[in-house]
Parts: sequence; structure tokens; C-alpha cells
Amino acid sequence: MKVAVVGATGLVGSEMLKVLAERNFPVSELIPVASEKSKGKEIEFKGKKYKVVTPDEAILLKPQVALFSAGGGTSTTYAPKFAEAGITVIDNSSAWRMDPTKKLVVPEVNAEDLTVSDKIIANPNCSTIQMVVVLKPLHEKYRIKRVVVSTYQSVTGTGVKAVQQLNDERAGRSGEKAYPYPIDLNVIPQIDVFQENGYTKEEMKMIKETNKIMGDDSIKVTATTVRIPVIGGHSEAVNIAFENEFDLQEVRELLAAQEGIVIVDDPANLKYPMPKDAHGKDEVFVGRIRRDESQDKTLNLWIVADNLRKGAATNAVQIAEYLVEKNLL
Ligand code: A2P
Ligand code: 11C
Repeated sequence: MKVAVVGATGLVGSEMLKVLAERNFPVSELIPVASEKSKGKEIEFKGKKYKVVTPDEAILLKPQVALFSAGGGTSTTYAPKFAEAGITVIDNSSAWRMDPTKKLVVPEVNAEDLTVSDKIIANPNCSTIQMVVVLKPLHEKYRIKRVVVSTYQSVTGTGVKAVQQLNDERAGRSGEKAYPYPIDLNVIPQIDVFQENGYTKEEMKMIKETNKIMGDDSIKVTATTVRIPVIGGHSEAVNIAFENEFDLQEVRELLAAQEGIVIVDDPANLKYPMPKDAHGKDEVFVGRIRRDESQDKTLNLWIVADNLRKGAATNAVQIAEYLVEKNLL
């Protein structure tokens, strides 16, 4: 299968290449795509070298599927052009996520919604993906009324420039800034831009995308999203209020049975998920599972995942795998 990766020189794009190779996605020919400035640059994939092309050139090469992670602008302009050429686009930007005509997919939650006529499929925001994988089996069993989430997000979510800022600050070098404040030895309670309601765009994504993916607008979600000086992944403290009573042991069993979740929850031995351990992994790690003793039918837990993996590249590749498996390309 001819596969294009649009944004192949970027942080998420290069992770997509790694994930495609690791999971042995049936790639017969890779088409790495980036901006005009990267044209001709060589990208290695499974021991072969491929030359970077522009999006217009990629369309002419007729891949069957294109994984996009080149920013919202590129997706807005090019995803429809790829789709018109019969290429299925899996788009990691926020450009199409809330478009009612487009599916927003986390395979463990709503892959069954996909049909052969979905030509632009949206990949959700990283913080949303790792949370809904956990919410899904719990909602099915106990019905979720409300979710209160606070995030602790890796600088890799911002891109190369932010990783550079953290490394520069740690090394005492000056350099370009991705954030308006120092990130090393600091915590910044702002991810993306502020909206009129006082929430950030990242917080509103977590709210709206969760409702859309879960297919249930009755789930109330509120979020505080925070950037921390960490590289390996995003962490989330999540408080979940249910309509029905739950049993802690059963919660553990439900989560353990959910594909893609690994439980790391052994307080006696100081075992809990941390971004250092999630780094480079495809799974969502869950721990600190305990009752909220201040309120009935309410659970607290801690979720960690590599935001470039399950939060972006892995989820996109899993969507592609599903399309192949179900013959939907
Ligand atoms: P390039 O390296 O040529 O700028 P990141 O999010 O890590 O900054 O990466 C963004 C990715 O999107 C890069 O691969 C970048 O390519 C790519 N990109 C940016 N603008 C365009 C564009 N107009 N067309 C195609 N790819 C683009
Ligand atoms: C962050 N969640 O950590 C963002 C990055 O909508 O895909 C991903 C933004 C998105 O900064």
C-alpha cells in the first residue's frame, strides 16, 4: 500500500514513521511529505531512503492513505484535495474534528462508526485520546455523569521548538521561546490560546471532543490543562462521577480488560504510571485508582500516555489499520 505521511519531518510525523514500521503496517511505498523548504530531503523508512515531496506532488503519486500532521492550515487546504483524489486522509490537526460531517475516532471507542465513504477522518487531541480510552468501559458499565480533569502535559505537545526551549533552559543557553515564560522549573497553566469564557482552547477541546467521541453530550466535562517541564508524555488526574454505584475491584477488571490499557497500581510498592515509563510506548497507563471519599459514586484515577504515540501517531496508525482490516479504503 502506498502511504503518505504529511508532515514527515515534524515531531508527530517522524513518530508516525516509527509506528508504521514497528507495527508492520503494509507499506509498499512511503511518500514523505513536507513543506517546499524540505523538498528533496531524504527520509529513511525500514532501511530504504525516500525523498520528501510537497503535498501537490504527493497527490499525483496517488497514495491510498495519507496521515496528516502538518498543522491545521495544511490540513484545511490539502485534506479536501487529497480526499477528492480518492485518498483517505487521517488528520491529526484540529481542523476537522468538530465538523459534524467528519468522524473523530479513537479505535477502542468508536471505530465501528467508520464507513468506506469517510475520506477525511479526524484524529483527536492527545489529552482527549488517553482519557476517553479509560472513560469508555466505565461509561458503559456505570454511566458517567461528570468528569473533572487536570492535566500535566509534556512539552512535546507543543512541538520541536518547545523541546528546544526546555533543553536550552536546562543547559543555560539562550534561544527561541515556544512559551511566554520559562518552562524549566516551572508550571504554566495555559495550553493554547484563551477563549472568551476564560478556558483555553486545549481545555475546550477536551470537553467537546470527549462528548463527540463518546457519542454522548450528557457527559459533563470540565478541564484545567497545564504545561510542565516533562518530555515523556501527558499525565491526567481524573475525577469521575457516575450515575450508578461501582465496585473498585470491578473497575480494575474492566480497565484491565480494555484493549490498550495497562494498569500500574500498586501503592504498597510505590508503583504508579509516570511519563518516564510511558515514553515511547503505545499503551495508556492507569493507576492511583481509588474512591473519591468526599462524594458518593465517584472515582479518582491517574492516566499517563505518550502524547506523540497513543495521543497522536499510534492512534492515527490504528485508524489506518482498522480501515485496512475492514476493507474500508
Ligand atoms: P517542514 O519541516 O518542511 O517545515 P512540527 O509540528 O513538529 O513543527 O512539524 C510540522 C510538520 O508540518 C513538518 O514536517 C513541516 O514540514 C510540515 N509542514 C508545515 N507546513 C507545511 C506545508 N505547507 N505543506 C506541507 N508540510 C508542511
Ligand atoms: C499540547 N494537546 O499538548 C496539545 C498538542 O489539538 O492536536 C496537540 C494539539 C492538537 O500542546
